[in-house]
Amino acid sequence: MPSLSNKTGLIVGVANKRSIAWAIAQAASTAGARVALTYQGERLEENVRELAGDLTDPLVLPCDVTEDAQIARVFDEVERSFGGLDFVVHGAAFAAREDLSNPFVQTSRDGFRLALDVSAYSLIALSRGALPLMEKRGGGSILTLTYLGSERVFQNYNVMGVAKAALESTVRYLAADLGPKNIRVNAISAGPIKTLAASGISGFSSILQHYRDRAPLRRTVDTSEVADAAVFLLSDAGRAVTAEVLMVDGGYHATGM
Ligand code: NAD
Ligand code: 0WE
Repeated sequence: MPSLSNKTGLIVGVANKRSIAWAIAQAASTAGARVALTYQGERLEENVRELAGDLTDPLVLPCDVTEDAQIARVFDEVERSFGGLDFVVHGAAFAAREDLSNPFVQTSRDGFRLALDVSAYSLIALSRGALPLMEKRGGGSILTLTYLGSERVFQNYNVMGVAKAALESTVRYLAADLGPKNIRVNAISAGPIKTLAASGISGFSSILQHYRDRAPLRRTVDTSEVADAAVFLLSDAGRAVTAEVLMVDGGYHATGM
């Protein structure tokens, strides 16, 4: 595995042990990084503090990505504790439940605003916060998580598909803006995984089965496989890769009929 020794990172989007962001936190820590984890609201604080116990010298902070004041505090605390920052992992996404079940044409203005605020705009806000801390280190790596529903229609993915399209475009614009500062910006497009964000999605098991039947590797992916790809993009092994959406989906995206 590529090394992240002497690197510090911020990881947003850990809810529980099944979270993709948690697998990335573990892999990054194993690769030698010191990480800060954030949790969304007190409801998740205990969970995330308990998980963080597995890591070496972690920092745990609240961060609702819709709140500018909380984002500002995170970077203040990270600067105080770490001095600078080498990477950020963005794994926050949310749409109102009804927007993942109603017909797409019924998406409300508020539902659209919420999904794009949490799932796409937040990457810009976090990147801006990280910028001065990454400049101190002579560069950095920013990574987000996306899904193929940005380009293809998956039943019920709806406004999240629109949010992921905005997120992937945001990756390219940020990469162009921050590249001259040696800050890379990429996304991993993961295949479906049964996490909290997938629970309660009706028919999720049949989505998983569809991937098992159709993907070139004839299986689904797990969070540790996404995390290994993430460590590559966060590390110096990925130093020439930016503005990229790396598919980690067993090849499903390439299939036609
Ligand atoms: P998860 O539920 O563990 O993670 C989603 C996270 O988003 C949670 O930690 C939640 O607290 C956070 N979040 C939601 N609203 C927030 C807010 N306002 N402020 C801060 N955090 C907020 O599920 P996951 O599957 O690990 O999802 C992580 C990322 O991976 C998401 O972007 C998701 O779209 C993406 N993804 C998931 C899959 C999948 O099938 N599970 C596939 C491809 C991409
Ligand atoms: O990005 C996602 C899901 C993100 C998500 C999940 C929820 C469930 C609970 C965002 N908002 C909410 N809001 C809730 O109230 N994925 C990539 C997982 C996913 O979700 C799907 C998928 C896949 C894959 C929904 C429909 C079809 C496929």
